[in-house]
Amino acid sequence: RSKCQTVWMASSCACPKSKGARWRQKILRHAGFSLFQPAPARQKGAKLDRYGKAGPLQKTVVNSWNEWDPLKHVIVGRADDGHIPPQEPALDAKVPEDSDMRGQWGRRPQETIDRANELLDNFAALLEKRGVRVDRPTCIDHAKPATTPDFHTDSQFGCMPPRDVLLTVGSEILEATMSYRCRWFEYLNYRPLMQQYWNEDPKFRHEAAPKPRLTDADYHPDYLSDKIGVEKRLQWAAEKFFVTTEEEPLFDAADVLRFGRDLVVQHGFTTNLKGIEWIRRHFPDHRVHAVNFPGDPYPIHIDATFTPLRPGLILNNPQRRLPEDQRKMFHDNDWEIVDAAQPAHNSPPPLCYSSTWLSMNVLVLDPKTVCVEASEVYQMEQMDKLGMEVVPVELRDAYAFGGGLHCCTADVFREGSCEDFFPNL
Ligand code: DAV
Repeated sequence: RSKCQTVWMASSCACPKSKGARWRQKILRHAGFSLFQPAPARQKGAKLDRYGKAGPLQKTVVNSWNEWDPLKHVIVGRADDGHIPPQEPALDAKVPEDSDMRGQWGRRPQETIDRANELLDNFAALLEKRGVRVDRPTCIDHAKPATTPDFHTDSQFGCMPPRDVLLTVGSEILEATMSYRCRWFEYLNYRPLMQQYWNEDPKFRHEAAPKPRLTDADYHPDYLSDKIGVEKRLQWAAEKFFVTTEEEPLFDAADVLRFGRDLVVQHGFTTNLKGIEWIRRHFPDHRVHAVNFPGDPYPIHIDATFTPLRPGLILNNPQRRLPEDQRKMFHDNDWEIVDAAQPAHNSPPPLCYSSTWLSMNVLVLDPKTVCVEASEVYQMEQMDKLGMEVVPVELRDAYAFGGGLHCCTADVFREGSCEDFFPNL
C-alpha cells in the first residue's frame, strides 16, 4: 500500500481541488489519520458509498447482549435533513408549554445540520481511531410526508438517533414499532445497512416488529391540552397514565436496556404495556422487566434516566428515581444504583426535545471506558471517581437532532455472550 493510496482513501469524498494538500491534511488530521499511520486496509471489492466512505473494514458479525461489553462495531447517526416534525398527538405531549419549538415545524436550519454533522463525524472518527468499526445510515428524504391508510403527517424526523429505532439483542437487530407518526418510516434510513449485514453475516436475524396503525385511538386526547401543567403530568406519570393508550403494542428501542438475559424496559410515553408484552413474547429466552420512573413528567426513552456502566453498577437520574418496589431485583443481585451527577447546563440547547439529563446519556466502550459529552464536567468527574476512564466527546450542538451519545449510536458488535447478571430472581 503506497502513501498515495492512503491519502486517496481518506480524502475520497468530493473535495474542492483548489484547496489541495492543505485540505487533505486537515481531513487526515480530522479523521485521526496520519501519513505515517496508514488507514485500515479496505477490503477488496468494497465500494464507496454515496458519502465517499469505504465499505466493510472487517467481517460483519452482529452480536451484542448488553450495554457495556467491549464495543467493536457501531452505527453512528447523521443530522442530514433533520426536521422538526409537525404537531401530532404523541409529540405534542413531550414539548413543554414554554418550549421554543411550540408551533413551528420544518427542516432545521442548514448551519445547525452542518454543525451537528461535524460533531457526529468527529465522534465516528474518534471511535474508529479506538478500533471500533463505524457505519452510517443512508438518509431518506425526511421532507416527504408520512402517509398510510390510517394517518397523514406532513414531514418526518431524521436519522440522528439510531438507538431509538434499532434494538440489538444477540445476533438480532429488531426494528421497533415506534410510537410517533413522523417516525413510522424511520427504519428506512437503516435498511441499506441491514441489507448489508444480512448479506455478510449468515447468522444475522433482521426482524421488524408489527407496524402500528397509529390512529387517534393510540393517544389520550386530554394529553393535548396546553393547560395540563407539570404538576398534573407528574401525577399522571406516577399513576402510569401516559399519552399512549393500550390500543396496540408500541415501543421505541431506546426504552430498552440490555443486561444479558434480562431486558429492562421503561413503560412511558413511547412504550406501552402491550409493547413490553410484545417484547416478552418475541424474546422467550429473556426475562423482561417493566420499570417506570415517576419523577419524569415526559417519560420518553430510558437512556437519560437509568444508565448501566458495568456489571453491578447503574446510574439513576436523581429526579427520576426507580421506585422502591422495583429495586428488589437489583438489590438481590448486588447491583448498586447510584444517583447520577447533576447536568452542567440549566437548559437544553435551542430546538431540542430532550432534557438537560442527556448528561447521563453516555456510550460505554467497555466496562472501564466511557464516552461522556465534553461539557458535562460533573458527569465526567463522577465517572472518574467511579473508576472509569473518561473519553470526552463534544456533541451538545447535535442534541437537538435526537439526543446524546447513547441515542446517536446503535450497537452492532460487542464482545461477549449472553450472561445471567441476575441469578437471584
Ligand atoms: O430526558 O429528555 C431523552 C432521551 C433521548 N433518547 C430526556 C430523555
